[in-house]
Amino acid sequence: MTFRLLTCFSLLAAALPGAAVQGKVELTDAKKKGSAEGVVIWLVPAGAPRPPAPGKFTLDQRNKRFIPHILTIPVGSQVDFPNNDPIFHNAFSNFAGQPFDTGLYAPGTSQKIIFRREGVVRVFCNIHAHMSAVIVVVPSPFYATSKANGTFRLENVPDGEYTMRIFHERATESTLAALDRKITVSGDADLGAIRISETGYLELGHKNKHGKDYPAVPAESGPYPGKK
Ligand SMILES: [Cu+2]
Repeated sequence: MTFRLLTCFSLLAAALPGAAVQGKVELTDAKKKGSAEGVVIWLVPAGAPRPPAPGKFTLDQRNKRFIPHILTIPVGSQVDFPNNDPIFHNAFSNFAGQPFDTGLYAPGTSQKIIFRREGVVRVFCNIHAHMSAVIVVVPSPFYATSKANGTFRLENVPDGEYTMRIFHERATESTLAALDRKITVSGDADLGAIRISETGYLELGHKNKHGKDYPAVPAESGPYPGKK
């Protein structure tokens, strides 16, 4: 009987949701006025936490865009890149986060990549210079992305000590590093306003996967655009 009670109690405890942690990001010196959408906030548990459970995510290719533009995933997760356009696409990254290249692939097909390292992966298409996305690979299941008004909310965060970390596409690495903050979660919490400066950010162009400039007109006619 005691055993049963204990079992019931521990099941109940496991089912109890953790706290909601919310806040609001405010962009200062903003290059693009009006929207604070797409800032990623995550909490890394103190100590030596177990790695988060990996998941399956989708970065859609549609209307010559990657959707969503900012995707956050726990480390070890798989991202599918379905091509939902009537033309060929590619997805690659040659930045430090995790280099990869899906190769060129046909309309209606998909490619998948598993991201095994924590970091920021900037994703491009080798045919269309304007296509870009960012995959933020985090070592934690506790993350959220800000809405256009800057608000964010992390759900089911267990009580404990965390480091809060932030990624914003138009902030420098040193600006973001300075925003790291230790927090203690003990029930629902409001972190208040988090101001992120875009000062010093330079929007750099990028090369194609061969390190060359993109051609002025994408070669997207014919069955194998981009290939001779
Ligand atoms: Cu493309």
